[in-house]
Amino acid sequence: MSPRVNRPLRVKLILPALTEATSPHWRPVKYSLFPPLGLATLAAYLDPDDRAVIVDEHVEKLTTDDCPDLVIIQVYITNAYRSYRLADHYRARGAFVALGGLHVTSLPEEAAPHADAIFLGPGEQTFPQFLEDFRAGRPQKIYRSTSGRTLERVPPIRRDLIRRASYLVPNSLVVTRGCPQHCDFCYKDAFFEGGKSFYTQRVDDALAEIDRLPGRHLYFLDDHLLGDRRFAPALFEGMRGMNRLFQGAATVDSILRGNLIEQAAEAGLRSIFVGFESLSSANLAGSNKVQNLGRDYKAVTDRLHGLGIMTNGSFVFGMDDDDEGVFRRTVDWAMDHGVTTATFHIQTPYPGTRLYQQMAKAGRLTSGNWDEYDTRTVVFRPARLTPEALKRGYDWAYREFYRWPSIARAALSHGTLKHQAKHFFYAAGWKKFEPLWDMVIPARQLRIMTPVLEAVLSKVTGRRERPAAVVPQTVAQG
Ligand code: B12
Ligand code: SF4
Repeated sequence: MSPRVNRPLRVKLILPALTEATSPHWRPVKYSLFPPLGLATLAAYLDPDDRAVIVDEHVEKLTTDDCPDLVIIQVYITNAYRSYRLADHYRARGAFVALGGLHVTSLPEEAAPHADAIFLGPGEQTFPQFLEDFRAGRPQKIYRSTSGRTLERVPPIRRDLIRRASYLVPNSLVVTRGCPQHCDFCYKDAFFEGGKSFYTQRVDDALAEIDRLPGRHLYFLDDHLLGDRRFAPALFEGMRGMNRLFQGAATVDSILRGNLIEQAAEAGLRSIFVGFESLSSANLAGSNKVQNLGRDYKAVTDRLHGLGIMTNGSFVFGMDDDDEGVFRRTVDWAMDHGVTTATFHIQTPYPGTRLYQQMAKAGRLTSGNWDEYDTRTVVFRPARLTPEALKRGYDWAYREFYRWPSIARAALSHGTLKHQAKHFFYAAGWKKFEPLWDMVIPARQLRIMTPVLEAVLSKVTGRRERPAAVVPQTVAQG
């Protein structure tokens, strides 16, 4: 039993840097895109007179010579080791340390020795309960989110704690949690175990959150923005006339179904992250990606491009049906079908997923170093490729897709000049600008640079719209 706390709390919420931040693959722009929404969501449950600060180590320096009452750390797989070091440090200084997030939920027994309390699953129900317990002097060791999950009546997230100027897309938001599908390689089923794994905000709450965001551009970070057949049309209906431009993610089948995608386009959807994952039916069936099975991928890109929506295709390499030819086939397909930006991943069996269990059971895991679980490193034994060929092919695919002639080839796949120009400038403009961004971000000049990007991109939208940033999803969700 700890003492009862009757005064305002000093709370530090930390998103520790990913180990990647010290590697040659470090791309400052990728990590300066989105603010830590999860932590800002948790901060909303604090009392108004508590003193809270959010520190995102990707965009600011973390000092550790303080001793807050409560330290809240969000743990992803590739920042896990750093999170644990910070947690140990703050505990040694006498702070109460709470760890939560995806990786803690997957491996609670690994995280527990570094924490005073751990949290499994989403925090909307457990964190307010913990705060009550903490103030009463009886915090529990473990909080597990199970029944009663809802986004109704959740307080507005604490955007006042986010340093907007440090991010290219401060207007990112999530209006749903989870996804209705069950792919074997996805974090989703493990994270939401024990309760609902797909649920939405109320439409009026989502519209109110949108209304609170300045400017025009929005980025929905939801796993599947088109996933709920009642919520999504109502959201898009409500957004019509709000004069917004937005980006989001959805599945192949939801883009083909009914006229939801037209409604999204009407509401301002300009680019979308689509999980194609593989061109092989055996791979799709083998990973329980049933919503993609038998779907006409060409119809997806045609439909999107017909609506002026740019496609960011997500593709996974290294599934059991993949051989040496998979890289060329995939890149050719993407170019021939006008995929604007592509996100390639090396298949990665995240702990907690069915894929991980299958790999572990078959003795195919070759690394237990979580820093390597970054979707760029081979951490398992592929079935029809050597690990070296998989890595080589993955690197080649990125290089090949973003070569100037490739960008031109993909752009030319569109029927009209307007579309061709739009595609070319979007993909090429971004590639050209990335080194520049990487220079100005450390100089904290993002705010100055944003209008430059906005101006460059707005020119190619072919619409008489005020400039608005349209951020390449290849860096966003990949
Ligand atoms: C935005 C994003 C990014 C941004 C992160 C920026 C940022 N500031 O957060 C960037 C672009 C940098 C990024 C990079 C990568 N990402 Co990412 N990303 C996302 C995305 C789309 C949204 C995250 C988000 O804001 N969610 C919304 C908030 C509200 O939810 P939340 O963050 O989970 O927080 C809640 C809970 O987790 C919990 N919680 C979290 N921490 C704590 C702590 C305590 C104490 C408590 C009580 C509760 C708690 O409470 C919050 C409220 O419920 C997710 C997908 C998703 N839908 O979550 C993928 C996702 C997190 N990314 C993923 C991956 C694989 C990557 C990359 C490895 C990919 C790559 N090849 O580059 C890299 C490396 C990142 C890494 N951490 O390892 C995977 C993670 C898999 C895993 N098991 O860790 C996800 C789930 C995508 C997927 N479907 O596979 N990503
Ligand atoms: S559709 Fe995407 S978010 Fe949904 S379970 Fe599959 S991989 Fe995960």
